[in-house]
Amino acid sequence: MALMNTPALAGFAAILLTLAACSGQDTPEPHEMETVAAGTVAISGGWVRAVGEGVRMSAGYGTISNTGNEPDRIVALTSPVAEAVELHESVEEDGRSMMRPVTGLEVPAGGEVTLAPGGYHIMLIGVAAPLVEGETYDITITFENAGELTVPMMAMSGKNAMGHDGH
Ligand SMILES: [Cu+2]
Repeated sequence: MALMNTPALAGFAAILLTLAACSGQDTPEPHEMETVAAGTVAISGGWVRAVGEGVRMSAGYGTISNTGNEPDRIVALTSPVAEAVELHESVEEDGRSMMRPVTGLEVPAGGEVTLAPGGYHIMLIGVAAPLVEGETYDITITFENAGELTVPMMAMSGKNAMGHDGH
């Protein structure tokens, strides 16, 4: 029984580590994390995981809100710093952290969707150069109704990406 609980505890510890990494003295200045909006959708607290030389993958996070009267959906993602950008979801299967692509993620009318380590995230694939902590990198999210929203996301460190750095 103790063994079966171990993965869950490890995941919990990893989340705590990530939170600690985001709340220390290296926390980006407030103006870098401000809300970016296009029409009825907005993203707040956007950030990407800082990665060093030779690391080809990273992930982006933030909270997407929809003040409109109709649901909206993410239909495309691009960034000048990555060859491809996808939306993924991290899931626990048999105690292992895995991730799978998500298409058409819906942001409910008057609601929000949170992208965070261990859950939904923006996956940057084929990152050509280091993402330097404290620098910002644009990610463009295209919504079915609201259109394109380019979000400057600050790179921050955080050791355990719950399904990225982990394996
Ligand atoms: Cu992913």
